[in-house]
Amino acid sequence: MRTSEKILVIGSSGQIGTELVQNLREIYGIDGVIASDVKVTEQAKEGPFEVIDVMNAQGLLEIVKRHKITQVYLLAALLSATAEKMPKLGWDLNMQGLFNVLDLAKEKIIKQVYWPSSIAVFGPNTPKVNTPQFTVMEPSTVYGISKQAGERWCEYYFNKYNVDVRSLRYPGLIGWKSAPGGGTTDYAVHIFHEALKNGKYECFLSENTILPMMYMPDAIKATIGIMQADPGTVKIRSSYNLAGFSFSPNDLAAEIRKHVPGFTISYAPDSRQQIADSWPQSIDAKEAAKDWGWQPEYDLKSMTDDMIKNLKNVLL
Ligand code: AKB
Repeated sequence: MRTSEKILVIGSSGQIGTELVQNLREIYGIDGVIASDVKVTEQAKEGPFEVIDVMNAQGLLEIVKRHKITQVYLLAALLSATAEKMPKLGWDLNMQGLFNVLDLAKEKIIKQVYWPSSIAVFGPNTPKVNTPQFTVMEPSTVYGISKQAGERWCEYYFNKYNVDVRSLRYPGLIGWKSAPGGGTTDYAVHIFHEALKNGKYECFLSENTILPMMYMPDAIKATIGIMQADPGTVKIRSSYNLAGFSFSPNDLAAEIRKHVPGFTISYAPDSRQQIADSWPQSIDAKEAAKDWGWQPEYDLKSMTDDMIKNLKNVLL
């Protein structure tokens, strides 16, 4: 067990945080990882937990000092669909939260920062297939604009203040331990729940909308992987492209049908369709592979097999 780090995960009760905290605690011990969210959640029963509003720089500072935190994973954010409904809050939370954490590293109060970016940094003018690391971006959502600006600030803090900040552009994330909240890719989790409970699902994206996705164990492996990588290998300090596999709702439904015979899917695209249409279909992650050895393990089939196996135990 590694004991040299004291880690704070902000926004720890969300889709990524729930699994990240469990995995980090296996490495750094229960007391080596402080979970935190804007309100008390069930996670508080599993180990050290603090209520933190990341917009409150002073409150954050006090908790960081009290626990002698060395690394912060900042996961609190409004995702794409929610930020479109509350653009001002989306911008304020996503940017101010980042500044409050980056400033802790600038003042050398903490040593390392993890901040998630997203495929939402890309926009309608970006090449859609095998989207390169460096390309036209021009995001068209509030969430994407905040993530692109955040990437610029991360790189700026690294160059100007030597802040050790690391970041990944997550695709849509799929997991069975926690629910997604407010994203455009959320359908790829909901569909499993509905398939197992009701044998049918109404999808808010159209049947041939292809998006880049990743199974949560791979996302967690990449997140901890980039944070543990030797600093010299982390050449990109804005954010790395990250890739798992790509599929459409139609492809996923066909894969689920192999486990749930008779499963039916219908389509009622809503405002999230426009967001999905502005994003890439697949991502080129060769910089991450080259610099710090990124390799995904799961594809559509192995992800679906594992999701169904585990969700059956939880739901049925
Ligand atoms: C969303 O759909 O907003 C997120 C993302 C791709 O960043 N899952």
